[in-house]
Amino acid sequence: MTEVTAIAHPNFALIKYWGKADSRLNMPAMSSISLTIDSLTSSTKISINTDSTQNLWTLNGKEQEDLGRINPVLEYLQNISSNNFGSIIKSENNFPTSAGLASSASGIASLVIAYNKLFKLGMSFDQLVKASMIGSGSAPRSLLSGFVFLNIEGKPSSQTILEANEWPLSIIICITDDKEKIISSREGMEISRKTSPFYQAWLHSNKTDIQIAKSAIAEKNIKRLGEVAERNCFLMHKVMKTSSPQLNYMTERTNNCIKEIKAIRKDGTDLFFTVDAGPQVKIICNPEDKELIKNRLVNKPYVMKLVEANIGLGARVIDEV
Ligand code: 2P0
Repeated sequence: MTEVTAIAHPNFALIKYWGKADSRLNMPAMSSISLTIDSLTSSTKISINTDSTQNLWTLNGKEQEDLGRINPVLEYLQNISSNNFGSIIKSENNFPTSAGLASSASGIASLVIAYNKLFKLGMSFDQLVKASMIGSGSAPRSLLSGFVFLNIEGKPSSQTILEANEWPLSIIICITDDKEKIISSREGMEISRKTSPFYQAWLHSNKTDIQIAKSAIAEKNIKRLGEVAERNCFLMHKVMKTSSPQLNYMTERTNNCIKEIKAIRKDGTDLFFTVDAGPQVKIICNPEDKELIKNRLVNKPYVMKLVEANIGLGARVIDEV
């Protein structure tokens, strides 16, 4: 085997993490629950660099001058591996990179899965979690399908708590802007941890929100899940906005989108939304309501594009030669 390609999908957190417990291991300060999204995809093709021990990385066709966030992941993987080869890594996203669509989670998860296969490392799931987390705190969630719980109590673990086919909700992503964010999540989290007066309250609310979300998922109760997800999202953005400097990932377009979503709900449709470290709005709804919701949003001036998705699969190898 000389070349392996793996894919992974981004995940959107319903109960979010914002803040690190350990910046060296890139360990989240709180647990989270996410949905893996099927129609957005990161793909990583890795081949062995037979000429040197150097690792070379191309992202969306552009050679990267430095390895950035994948460097510590490669160091961890090379430590497990007994070979001295470098690797040639080609990563592609079929969606905007660094725009609040969790491209780093899917990119890192696909890299770890491809590397493990190419170099026949036979890593345990715990090792896959650790390697992915070093690259992106939310990447261990993209290893898995469905509703995923990333538990940071004790040794971090990632597990599917409900598969997509057990509760096949639909997802509509409102892209309001596709520019790269100015302050990365990593920088933003540190700023918030150090400066927001609401950071401790945010940290303490996590356990309760996780419990409520887990029971709402077990009951397949979209209203209850939506209430806790939206409350959790607003508290995270309150922490961001009260940081110094202020972190305003939500824009006027984001707020207009949210207003329309609330109006749709008032008119009798069950749906809820979440917003991450970027201006996009992710809507979760029952499949039978998807067309009605899309029709209400499609021609709005604050919506650049609507992307439909279902709950998707975890990271996996798709090709080996
Ligand atoms: C989440 N976010 O739970 C939260 C909500 C963004 C807002 O995880 O520092 O890619 O690069 O490892 O995990 C995005 O940050 O951060 C994220 P780094 P990560 O989905």
